[in-house]
Amino acid sequence: MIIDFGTYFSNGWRYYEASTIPLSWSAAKYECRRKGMNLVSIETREEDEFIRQHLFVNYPNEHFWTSGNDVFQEGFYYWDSTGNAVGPYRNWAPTHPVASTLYNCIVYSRGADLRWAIASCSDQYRFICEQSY
Ligand SMILES: [Ca+2]
Repeated sequence: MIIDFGTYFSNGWRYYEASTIPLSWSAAKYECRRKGMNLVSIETREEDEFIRQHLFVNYPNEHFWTSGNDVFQEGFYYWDSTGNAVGPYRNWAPTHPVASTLYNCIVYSRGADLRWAIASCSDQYRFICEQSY
């Protein structure tokens, strides 16, 4: 599969790539791994704001997958790429996270100032890979 990662951006301690095509959450995770990267996890306010600022400037009207999900236990959100629970820093959109086994994966939400929202993991959205250490 050929994917054009049209954007490279760095906050000085890590680099990220934003895809320009949409994939399901699982396919996005695989695609990041294939590149030697991970689907992004967001651990601090600084990291979140850095990424959101980049998205606001370049892609304000797109959802972007993160690695966050509650696939294995409803209501328990963790970052797939680190295995750590989501928090203590969180940036949920209003009314999120939605409590439903149909919606298990976290996106940067185009409809909510790019705060975090829950979507169906099989939906196809753009995604952010981050350099792994
Ligand atoms: Ca859920």
